[in-house]
Amino acid sequence: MRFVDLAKISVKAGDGGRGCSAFAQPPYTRFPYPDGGDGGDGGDVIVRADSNVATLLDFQFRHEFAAGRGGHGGANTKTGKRGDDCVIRVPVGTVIRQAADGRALRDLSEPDEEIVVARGGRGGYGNATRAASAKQLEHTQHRAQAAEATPGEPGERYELILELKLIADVGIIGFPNAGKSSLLRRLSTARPKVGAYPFTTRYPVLGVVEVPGRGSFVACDIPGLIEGAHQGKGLGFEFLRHIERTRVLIHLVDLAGVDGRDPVEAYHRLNEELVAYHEALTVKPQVIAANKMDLPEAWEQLERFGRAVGTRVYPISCATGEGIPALSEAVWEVLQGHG
Ligand SMILES: Nc1nc2c(ncn2[C@@H]2O[C@H](COP(=O)(O)OP(=O)(O)OP(=O)(O)O)[C@@H](O)[C@H]2O)c(=O)[nH]1
Ligand SMILES: [Mg+2]
Repeated sequence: MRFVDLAKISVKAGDGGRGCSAFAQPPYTRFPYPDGGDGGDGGDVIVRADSNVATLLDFQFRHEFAAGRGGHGGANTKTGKRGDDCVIRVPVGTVIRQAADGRALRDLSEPDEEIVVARGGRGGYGNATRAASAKQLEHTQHRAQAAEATPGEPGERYELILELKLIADVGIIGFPNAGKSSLLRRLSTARPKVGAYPFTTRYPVLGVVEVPGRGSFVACDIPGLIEGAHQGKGLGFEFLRHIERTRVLIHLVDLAGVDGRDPVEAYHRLNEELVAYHEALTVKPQVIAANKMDLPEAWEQLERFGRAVGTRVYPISCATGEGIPALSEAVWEVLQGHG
């Protein structure tokens, strides 16, 4: 399944209601007086973080959201009703941007946090209100003009981008074909596609990893990291930002170098890519996994690789399943703050 994490919507706040122009003339009076009421304000469009909503999937099917318009003013200084607000529920962790310039309006990171994304138009003035404020004016003619009712203001209208940063505990990173999707399939019940060509996986995929006797964590296959990803090359740029919210990274390296990439070099290149994107990513703890250990070429590299990396390396094979339990236990330990 494609993981939906971006959506574009249009929002329209309610227009303000028209002010009313009416006159009353009670019996036994000589002149009618203005008694038209004000229009009601239009409703706002509000985006609220809701912990019961998990994805942005609903926004694939519905893009337009509008709040209610304000009621018109009535005779007898009757004020129009305020328009109903429109509340859009999104997952916690959704960032809201203006589509026009990409500017972030808010990161809704707490449940029930909300933001008004489009303000309703103010209701117009009825002629009663206008007449009251026109009393100060000197000329009768001006007074008459100033005492006309006004229309309501239009509600704001915007195009917005909703962006959900994935909330995974662990991100699996590595060059194309390193075996990231194969690893997630081994670790969890998630079924990302596996293929012998680069960029098989085009969207991040989440899976729940059970560590027997301990607990579970959420891992994410983060596809498309290559050199220059931080400048938008490959699929990397789009998904580097997902790494930001993970707590631990599994840095996966194809030790057999099936694509002709030297494993030591691959390891350093990928780390450089992370630094270039965001300095903070370098302090994220990494568990290093050496993949494809079922192939003899991989064994020949293991010692040299271990020396170059300088920390513990977990040799695994996604083909045979060897080393996978030790890897998930190590990740679990790091998540608990040890290891
Ligand atoms: N021999 C062997 N092949 C493996 C192993 N793990 C993965 N492969 C193969 O390596 C190729 C790439 O595997 P994927 O899991 O699709 O790699 P990926 O990192 O998700 O690749 P992209 O989605 O393209 O970035 C596939 O042909 C896999 O069958 C392994 O442990 N041993
Ligand atoms: Mg893949």
